[in-house]
Amino acid sequence: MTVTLYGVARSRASRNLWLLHETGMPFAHVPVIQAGRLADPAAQINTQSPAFLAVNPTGKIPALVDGDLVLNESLAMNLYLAKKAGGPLAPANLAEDARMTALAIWAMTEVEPHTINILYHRVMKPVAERDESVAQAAIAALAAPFAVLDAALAETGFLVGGRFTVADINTAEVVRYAMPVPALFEAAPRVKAWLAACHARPGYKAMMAQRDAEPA
Ligand SMILES: N[C@@H](CCC(=O)N[C@@H](CS)C(=O)NCC(=O)O)C(=O)O
Repeated sequence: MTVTLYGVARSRASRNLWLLHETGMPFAHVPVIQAGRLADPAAQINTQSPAFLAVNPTGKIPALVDGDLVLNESLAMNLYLAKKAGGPLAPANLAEDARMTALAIWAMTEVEPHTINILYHRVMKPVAERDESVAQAAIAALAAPFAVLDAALAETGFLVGGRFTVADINTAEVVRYAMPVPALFEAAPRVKAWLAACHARPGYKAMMAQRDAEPA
């Protein structure tokens, strides 16, 4: 059965597009856009469209439908899709599965709130709405998790099982939002090298090509 992914590439759906491109799994894509990006809400299916709210009542992208399964939360969706696809991206055993789950929860709770603040307050918000003190607090808060990640990469250069897995995709996508602050990566050289290796993956390049083809 073909899975359906909801969400434009210029959103956290990028994570799922990357993973889907890595697996080669066939999928349908519904480019649901953030409602706030549309001048005319009727122009394109968006996060407040009744048809999308019927899929994900939280009104957030991404979402995934696979037969009777309807799932949201980008990192949980990737863990599911990796296991559905099987192969090296997926956990090879229960212990790897547990570590990949823990990493996803860590990335979402300990890292993303800060990396997203860097993205918002250095890049995405209109200049007049940016608050440099929020960006500075985020940079300070990321020093510890970046050091933890750097140490975790010391042995094999990957996060779980000594190979590229869904755990690398999930974590790399959360860390990507900190790229406007090169100093964080200079202080964590293994994180810098790992992110560059992740971004050299064919699935990442395919996702980015799709993202670049979307209107900004
Ligand atoms: N924790 C959620 C966050 C989802 C989220 O906040 N998505 C944003 C876009 S990246 C969204 O849909 N916001 C609602 C909107 O802009 O209308 C996940 O990772 O899937």
